[in-house]
Amino acid sequence: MNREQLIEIVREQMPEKRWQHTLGVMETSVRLAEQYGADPAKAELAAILHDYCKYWQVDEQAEVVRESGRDLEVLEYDKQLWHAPAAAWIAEETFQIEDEDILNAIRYHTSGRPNMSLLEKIVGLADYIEPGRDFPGVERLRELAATSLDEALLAGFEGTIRVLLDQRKIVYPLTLLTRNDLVAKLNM
Ligand code: DGI
Ligand code: FE
Ligand code: FE
Repeated sequence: MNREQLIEIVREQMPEKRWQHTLGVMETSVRLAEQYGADPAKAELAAILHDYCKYWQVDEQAEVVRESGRDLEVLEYDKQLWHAPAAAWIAEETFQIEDEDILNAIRYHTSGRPNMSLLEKIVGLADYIEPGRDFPGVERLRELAATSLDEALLAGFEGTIRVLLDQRKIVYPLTLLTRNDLVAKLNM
């Protein structure tokens, strides 16, 4: 399967608006990869697939995560987190992607994790700042992204955590560990 065929299949999984978001994440991931010295082709492939399962029924997302036999603890937390490990499993099983870095960039694009690779950071940050995003603070993230991947990603996760706290929601522990890891490294 070539790039164009994959893109068509991904596009069919989601409404047009979410597809436009995916295009934005692809474009931004490639740009950040060029800027920070990652492989643009890997960044684009992870971006193409990152939200593959976003519009599936949540029970289907959960089923895919269970089938994968990993990341099972995520099912005890917010449903919005499930599409990321689900998409990583589809990427591996359905699309035969074997590159662990690409799979992890998909798997951890929502939650993050401590010790994120360059590629994981790029896709996670691109998801926050792609051109279609319009939330309070996104301009600040775009500015930070021009000079520091880690500062921008930290600000992104802190914004997400803040919103969850304000809504009295449970925060996925991995997201907190990711935030703490970035703070510790930026303070070294
Ligand atoms: O899929 P997208 O909308 O493009 O972006 P995403 O994968 O980052 O979105 C997932 C949503 O999950 C995000 O808007 C916030 C929500 N969420 C709920 N609980 C948590 C969480 N996100 C993180 N990082 N951690 C949580 O505990
Ligand atoms: Fe997502
Ligand atoms: Fe996304």
